[in-house]
Parts: sequence; C-alpha cells; structure tokens
Amino acid sequence: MIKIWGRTDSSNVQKVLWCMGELGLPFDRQDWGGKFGGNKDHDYLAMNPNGLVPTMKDGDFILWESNSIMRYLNAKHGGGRLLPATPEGMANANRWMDWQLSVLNPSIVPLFWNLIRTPEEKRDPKIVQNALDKTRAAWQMVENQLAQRAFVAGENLSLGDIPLGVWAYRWFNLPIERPRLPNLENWYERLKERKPYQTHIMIPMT
Ligand SMILES: N[C@@H](CCC(=O)N[C@@H](CS)C(=O)NCC(=O)O)C(=O)O
Repeated sequence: MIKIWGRTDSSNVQKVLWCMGELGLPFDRQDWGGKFGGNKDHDYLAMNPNGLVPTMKDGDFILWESNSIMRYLNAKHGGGRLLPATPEGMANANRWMDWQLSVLNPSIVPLFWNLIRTPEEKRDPKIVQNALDKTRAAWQMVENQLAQRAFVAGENLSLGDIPLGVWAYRWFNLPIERPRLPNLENWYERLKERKPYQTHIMIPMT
C-alpha cells in the first residue's frame, strides 16, 4: 500500500491525492504538518530533509516533491496514462507543472496567505494588490493556452492540469474580483465534474 504523509488542506498534498484518485490507486494517508506537526521530527526528516509535506513511500522507495511524486506514480502504477505519449506532448504537460512552481505559485501564494490565513487587520493591501496583478497575468497565459484545447496539454486531463487545477479552485473561491477568462472558466467547470477533484480539492480553504 502506498503511504502518504500530509494534511489534506495542503495544496501539494492535494496534487498527489488527486493524481492517485485519477489513477484509481489505494493509499494510506496520515495527517502530517501544519497543526498536526510531526514534520520536524527526526524520523520524518530522515525521509524528507525539507521537513515539508507530502512525503510518499512505496515499498522501500521514499520520495518527496509533489510534482515528482505524481510523475513517479503515473509511470510506476498508471502506465503513463496521465502524460501525453509524444515527447512534445509530454514536454508540454511537464512545462505547465514546472511553471506552476516557478511562476503561478510565487504569484498566488501571497494572495492566498493574506486573504485566507491572515486576520483581516493584519493583511497588507500592497502585497494583496501586487499578488493579484501577478496572478491575473499568470492565469491569462493559461487562458491563452486553453483557447485551442480542452486541457493544458491536449484533449485529455494530464499531469499538467493537476498543479494548476489545485490553485484554480482557490482562485475561483477567493473573495476577489476576477477578470473574465472564459477558457479558464470552462476548463475549471470540466475539472469540477471529476470525482477526485470533488473529493480532494473542493474542500474548505484553510
Ligand atoms: N515543493 C514542495 C513544497 C512542499 C511544501 O511547501 N509543503 C507545505 C504545505 S503545502 C508544508 O509542508 N508546509 C509546512 C507544514 O505543512 O507544516 C512540494 O511540491 O512538495
């Protein structure tokens, strides 16, 4: 049984849970990190020196970094079906996974932290505005990508959609003004129809 350490409200844990849901993989998850703690314990740090969640164990194989865990699970237990078969298609999906880490995350995380995890009187309007501007620009890129295809790397859901879809749920539920991005909205509607998305992503934001 694949083992996962990580709390269910972590965006990075959610990626892995959604991925396992798409692949139909059973798993044994333990609440870890955040209010549950445990992530700075000696034994945990021996598995994941970052002291972050998620961590995965499959047999004797231990892995951290959510995007790498998804790539591993898809290759090892999913027959690669969550990535397009061609090198170009695969690179495209991988590119959006990397882009989530390098561009979308630094834009949207400060917005999420200020609006959801910071008491109103302590919020910094400058950080919020700056994050909002950057996040709108980031989603506009996804909007353009989705003009020609149902999902970011083609007509089927791929690993490229998962890191973006986790944050799309937060984006569409934050108390902010959003520009009209019809392709992004239609893609988000398609994600919301998926059972693993409903189970692992569409939960209260904390
Ligand atoms: N790049 C890592 C980032 C992991 C990460 O930042 N995890 C956060 C939760 S989203 C964490 O462990 N925070 C500390 C905690 O939960 O106690 C990944 O994608 O797995």
